[in-house]
Amino acid sequence: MASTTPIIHTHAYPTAASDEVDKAIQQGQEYELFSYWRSTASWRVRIALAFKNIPHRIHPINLLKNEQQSEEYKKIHPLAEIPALKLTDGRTLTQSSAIIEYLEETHSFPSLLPLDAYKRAQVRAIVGTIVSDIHPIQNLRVQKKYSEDPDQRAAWAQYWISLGFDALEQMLAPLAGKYSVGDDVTMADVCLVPQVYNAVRWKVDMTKYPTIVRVCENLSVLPAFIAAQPSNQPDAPVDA
Ligand SMILES: N[C@@H](CCC(=O)N[C@@H](CS)C(=O)NCC(=O)O)C(=O)O
Repeated sequence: MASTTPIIHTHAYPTAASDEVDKAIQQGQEYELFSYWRSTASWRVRIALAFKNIPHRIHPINLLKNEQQSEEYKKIHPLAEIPALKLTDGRTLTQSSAIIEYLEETHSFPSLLPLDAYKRAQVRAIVGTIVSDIHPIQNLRVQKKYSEDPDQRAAWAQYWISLGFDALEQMLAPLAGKYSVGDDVTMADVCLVPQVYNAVRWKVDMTKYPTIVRVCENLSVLPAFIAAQPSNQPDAPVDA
């Protein structure tokens, strides 16, 4: 049975930690995350923030009301998407993978990257497969452009997610331990869990992916993953 105790890495990947950022956080300031409860890209950042115990508040952006398209928000994110992270000094960051890498460099304990360079590259390959290859093709704006028919949209999402998951299952099989790459939580896991939620939402047949399913089950009991899940977000509907 999966343990409820999170794996905390005992090492820090060598980085140029930003004292300024950490000082402001230590003095009680917090980051502001522009997020939507069901957004998988926002969810990745929520997991990283929770895993690293970084104080932050959620600024909900309702995608169904097109709030990402407001002129005010587009000053923060010119591509009109979430997430975006406002730092304590008012500067903002966009792109979930860039944000997570920033958090890793500025808050290196607990680490989301393995010490071994080959494994780090594997983690980033999994991240890239999800963030760059699988997710963008089934994003809301792509779906809207593709078709107005819900059945066509579902078939489209299932096709692209399955194509990506066939590859991910093959990638994970030799790498996975308790989690995607070995027995420590990494950025690969941070991206995997939201993408699996998305796959289930689009009714992808998950029986073809035993490693992905097993790893996700192990991750789903960890406190950071529970805190970040859609139903625990302040903007989630009560029946989520
Ligand atoms: N590459 C971006 C993707 C961000 C993204 O696609 N966000 C979605 C929500 S998961 C979004 O804001 N979609 C708005 C839209 O489609 O209009 C990242 O990783 O941050």
